[in-house]
Amino acid sequence: MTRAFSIATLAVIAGVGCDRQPSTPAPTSSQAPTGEPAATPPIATPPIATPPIATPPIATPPIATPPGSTPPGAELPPVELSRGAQSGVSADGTYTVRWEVVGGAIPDAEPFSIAFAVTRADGKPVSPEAKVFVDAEMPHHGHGMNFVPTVKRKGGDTFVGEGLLFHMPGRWVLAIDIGEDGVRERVQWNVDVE
Ligand SMILES: [Cu+2]
Repeated sequence: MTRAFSIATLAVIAGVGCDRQPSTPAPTSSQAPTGEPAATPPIATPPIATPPIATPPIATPPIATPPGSTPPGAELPPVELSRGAQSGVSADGTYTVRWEVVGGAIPDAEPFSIAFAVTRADGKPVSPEAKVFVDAEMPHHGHGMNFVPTVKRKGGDTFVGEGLLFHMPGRWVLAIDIGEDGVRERVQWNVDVE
C-alpha cells in the first residue's frame, strides 16, 4: 500500500512538474537587443600629404650664339690640309688661300670636294659675314661647270667646297672668291685634267 502511494505521489509530482514548467518567455522588444552593439564609426584618418619633391629644372645655357658674334662653323674643328696643298694669293694680296682635293685626286667626271684655308695678310680672322664662293671654268672652251658648288665654313677660317665636277679633260681654272665689306678678291689656279 504504502508503496503504491508513494509511486502515485511521485507520479503526481512528476506530472505537476511537467505541466507547470514555465515556458521561457519570448523576448520582447522592450528587452535589450541581443545583437552586436552598433559598430563604432571608423576614425577618419586624413591621408598623409606627401609634398612633392621639388626638382628645380636644370638650367641649360643656350648654345646658340647671337648672329655675327662668331663665324659660322667656328665651333667646328678646322679642316686639316696636307703639306701638298696648293697655295695662292689674291690679286690685291689680302688673302692667301691653300686648297687641296678631298680624297687626294680629282675623279674622272665625278663630283668632288675641295678643302681650303684662308689667311688674311693682316692676321685678322675672316669676317663671319664673308661671302666665299668656289667656281671653275675652262677658259679655252668658254664654259664652266654644270653645277654650282656649295661652300661650308669650318673652324679656323677653313672651308669645304662641295659639288665640283670637271666633266671633261683639259685645262680648268679653279677660282675661290672671298668678299668682305663689299670687296671681293679672287685667288685662282690652273688645274690640268687628263
Ligand atoms: Cu671644256
